[in-house]
Amino acid sequence: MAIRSIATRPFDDQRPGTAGLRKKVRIFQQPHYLENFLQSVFNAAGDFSGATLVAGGDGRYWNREALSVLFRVAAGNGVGRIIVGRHGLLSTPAASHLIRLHEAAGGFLLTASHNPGGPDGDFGVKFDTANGGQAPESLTEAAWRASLEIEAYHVADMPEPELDRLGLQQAGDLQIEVVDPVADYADLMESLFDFPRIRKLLGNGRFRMRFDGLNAITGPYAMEILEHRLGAAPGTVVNAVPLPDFGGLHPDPNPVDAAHLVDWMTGPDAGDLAAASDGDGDRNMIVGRGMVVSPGDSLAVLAEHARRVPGYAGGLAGVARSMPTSRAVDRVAEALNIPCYETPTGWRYFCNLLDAGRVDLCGEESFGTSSSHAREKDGLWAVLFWLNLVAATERSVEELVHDHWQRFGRHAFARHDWFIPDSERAAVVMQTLQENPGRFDGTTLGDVHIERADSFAYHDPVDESVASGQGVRVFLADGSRVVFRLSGTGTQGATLRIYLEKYLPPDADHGGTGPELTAALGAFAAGLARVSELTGVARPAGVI
Ligand code: G16
Repeated sequence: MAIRSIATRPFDDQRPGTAGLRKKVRIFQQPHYLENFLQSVFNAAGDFSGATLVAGGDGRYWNREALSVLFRVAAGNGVGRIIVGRHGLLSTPAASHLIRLHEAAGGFLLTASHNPGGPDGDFGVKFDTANGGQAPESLTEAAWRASLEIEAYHVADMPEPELDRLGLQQAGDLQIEVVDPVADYADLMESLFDFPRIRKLLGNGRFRMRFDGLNAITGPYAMEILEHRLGAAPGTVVNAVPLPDFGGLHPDPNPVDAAHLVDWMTGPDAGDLAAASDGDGDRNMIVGRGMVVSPGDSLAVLAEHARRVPGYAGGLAGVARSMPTSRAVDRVAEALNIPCYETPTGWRYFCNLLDAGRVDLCGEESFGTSSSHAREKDGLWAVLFWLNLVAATERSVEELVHDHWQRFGRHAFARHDWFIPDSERAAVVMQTLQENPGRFDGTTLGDVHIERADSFAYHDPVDESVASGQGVRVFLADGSRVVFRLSGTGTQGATLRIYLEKYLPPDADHGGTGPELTAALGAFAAGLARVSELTGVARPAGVI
């Protein structure tokens, strides 16, 4: 197999964000662009001669073409074997599991996650390491530095692999193993949850659920697990076929982009549980009758009842949440007498804690939850966890949440996303906040009293690395909290995220949605950060 070195020039925009490199499809389609980035990862990650990698994508537009480039560059860098999902498909959690199952050296995931797809949409590349988790910041930064110095990439001349045929095939010196993308993952789920009990719930003729695959990767997984293995009624899984443009749906499971599910669950014909996942299958949204479960509450309820689920019957070593995620789980951890870690946004920050056995359950406000069974967040896993809890406790989704509020109080939560076309202006807002946030300590603005404010820095207790400047936290005297940070997953302009959390004690009135209960806090936060004054943008583009 001939290997050629192709001369190239650096692109200056290949710094990975919160989760890999995400750009418009057309940027990725520029000659040499993807090859440069992949080669930069290989240059930064060390020697892969003879190594096994896992590869796959969420099926979005350009998936196959990008995989073909990946095979050639991987073979050009001496990779010995690639395990790939049939049709080039793999969900992010399933890929994480395959890396661990096969003890692979890592994996490449072709996805822009919850970002829209199609020729005018987004594309992305995530790189996982041998633990099945996303590359740590040290590696993504090294890949970025390598991308600025690259002079050549290496490609193998090889025949195009047949991705629609299961089994082993040889493409030049590269061995390719095409696997069923669903089977191993479904087996893993069956080992964690009480399938017989869930089967009884789903088959009792009364419990009605809907899972929306949003025409993204989770359709085939949900079909196999929910309808085939658990006997859910045919039609429970909707929009189940992965399409290159997601059939025009926005593959982001949140109350705005998946409003049709919320409408069903708040209408006269509401079912018992509705859920959705995102483009690559790592996010989840859980909707009970008349109620969207906020991700922070979901994490807290799962932690509270984890012992009722076979895979967690021995209890949790600890829990972790990303910094902007509501502190509901902190109260549960305290009651369980287990540690609770606060990490920066980005699933990769949980991985050291998971590897070290310090935590078993993690969650993020961005509709991500998962456990030590993988090193990525896992959408269907969360749905199965909820089903298992409903089956084991004989309480509905909304009853479980209300019970939780009555015991621990409610952390009402919402996120205001300010889209700021000029990213430099967005940076000014953050810089202004970050310059000595302690100046807000003890001040009173209107009827809001600020106890203290800081710029969040994370000291990883496992490898002792430090990640600073991860957002500004403002703690209020009534137990509420506001957090400011810039999104790291967008592909144009900048999105300033303002996270709002209002604490209502156990005996308070818990009625209202998160956005309703935090609206006044949102106005206060925008004023504190002088968002409109500094950016010219009048209001948030989205409230979630
Ligand atoms: C990615 C990361 C998550 C993170 C989220 C939010 O999610 O994997 O850990 O919480 O981005 O990112 P941001 O607030 O920076 O936009 P995904 O599902 O897009 O991979």
